[in-house]
Order: sequence, then C-alpha cells, then structure tokens
Amino acid sequence: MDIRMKKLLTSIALASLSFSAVAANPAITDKFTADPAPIVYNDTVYVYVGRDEAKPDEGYTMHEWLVYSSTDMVNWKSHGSPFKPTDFSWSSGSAWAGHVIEKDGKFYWYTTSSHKTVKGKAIGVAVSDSPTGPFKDARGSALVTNDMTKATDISWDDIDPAAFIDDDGQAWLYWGNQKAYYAKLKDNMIEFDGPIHVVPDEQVKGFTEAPWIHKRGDTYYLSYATGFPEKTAYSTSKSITGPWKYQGLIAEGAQNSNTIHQGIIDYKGKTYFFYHTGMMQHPNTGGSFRRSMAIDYLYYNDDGTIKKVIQTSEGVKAVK
Ligand code: FUB
Repeated sequence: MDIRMKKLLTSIALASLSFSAVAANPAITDKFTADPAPIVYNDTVYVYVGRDEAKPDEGYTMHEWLVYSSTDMVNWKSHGSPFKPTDFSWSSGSAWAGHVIEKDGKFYWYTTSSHKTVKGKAIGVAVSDSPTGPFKDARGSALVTNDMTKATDISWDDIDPAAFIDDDGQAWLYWGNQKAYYAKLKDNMIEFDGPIHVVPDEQVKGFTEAPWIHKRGDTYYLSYATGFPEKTAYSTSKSITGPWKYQGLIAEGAQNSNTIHQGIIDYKGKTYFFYHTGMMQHPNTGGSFRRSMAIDYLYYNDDGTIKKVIQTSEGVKAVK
C-alpha cells in the first residue's frame, strides 16, 4: 500500500477512535434539543427532548419531541420524533418538557403542550410498547388542565411533568411553574388517585419549574430550576410526599440560555446531570430558544448532599 494511503487510513482510524471515546458539550448537535429527560432501560440510556426550532430572537417554537439513545453516554443515536403535541386531538401544539417512565413493559410519556379549549398549558400522557415508539394518546384527553390547579393565576403552571415510581411500586407525578404540584397516579398510570397537592414554597425555595425526582439510598431528591435566568437547586426528603428540606444549588446558570432544565440518572456506576445550554454554534447559533442538551458528572458528598456540578465543554467520557 502506498505510504500516503497508509497515513490517511491511520489518521481516519485515529479520528474515529477519538470521536467515539470522548464527548463534547453540547452532546447532541444534529438538531436543537431542549429539556432533556433521560431514562435507563435494558442497559441503554434513552433521552427525550423537545426540538427548538426558533429563528434567532423568536420565542419558543417547538413542534415535536425527539428521542435519542446511547450505550456509552457519548454516541447518541437519533430515533426521530415518535410523538408530537398535535398527535393529541385536544392539543394545539407546543412541545414543552416531558418525561417518559416504564411500567410493566409499557412506556408512559408525560408531556407539556397547549390546550385547545382550556386556556393555558396542559399535561398529556402518551403510551407505547417501546421506548422509541410509536406512541399514542393514552387517554384521549389531558391529564392536567389549567383549571385544575389554582395555586397561581398564571396559565403556564401545569408544565414540566416528572414521573417517579417508588420502591413499593407506587407512581407519582410532580410538575409545575412557580408552584410545585404533585399527585399520586393510579396503577393504570393515566389517572390520578387522589387530589393534587402543592409543595409549600419554603420547601422548594425559589421554585421556578422543571421538578425532577430521584432516589439514592433512602433519600429522595427533588431538583428543580430556580430563579430566572435559572440555576438548579434541590431539596431532600425521607418520603416522596415530603416534607422537603431545601439544600441549595446544584448548578449555576447554563451558558447562553435563560433556562437549564436538568435530568439526573445513574448509569454504569456514575451519576449524570443532563441539562441544556445555548452553546451550539453549528449549524446555527444557539441561544435561549435554540438550546442543546449537555451532560456532566454529578457527585455526592459523604453526607448525601450534592456537590456543585461543574459545567464543561468537554462533556463526559465514554463508558463501556
Ligand atoms: O422548553 C420550554 C420550557 O422551557 C420548558 O417547559 C421549561 O422547563 C423551560 O426549559
């Protein structure tokens, strides 16, 4: 083989090796990807995002949700858009934040969008037999509409659902903007089993939106976006229903984005903090309405409190 050809093949091999071994933030660059909600299923990470489509200086323009998967936290495979708000007959659009959770082999996708007849944002549920869809409306109506929650007068307090299944099998849904709401889900995952509760303000100090529940040992963590521009804060509890103790900040604001919207998972022995920034430069300039998913490590102190996440442009390393 010609020496120049050998050199070329070696450099291509090296380039593809380094591409697959090390990530960079933003972690997904084929489209703008906001509000990442990761889950682990069958040793694979699936992440559900809303696609930002705004032109520079336009407000939120989001017509579809997207799914990506990875088995090494670095290389993300696109599964396209298996569901969009207008697949709900009652929705007028706006693919705001959602969260998928698996129960008994079915995948329930709690989503935020706008309601056609009840003014304001609403939460719907789509269901599938596969984490990558196809999904269909599980109810034929919204699970939460703005007239069901009265703790604030705003029409966008019913956003950002985050589902959690406790060790006893009981499922719960948290959501909110300005007020953090939660309710118990029935076994069918598509109806509430009891009233909607409000987390007292002092237990989620400075709550803006984007609640996320995870559990480590016997401690429940309720992380959320605080202030505006947003940072990420968290509270802890010994029960999924609280009372919650405010613990401070996990993350400072995201670069070049007013929102940060975190999701936290454990995968192959490490804890990961998913969030979005406005840092994608190609093919277009990022910003608050043109956001991109980023991933960094999250570490705990010995007493179970969370260390401040260091937001990096390098991202995380590939895992096997
Ligand atoms: O993406 C639209 C909204 O922006 C989300 O619902 C909020 O969490 C914020 O990220």
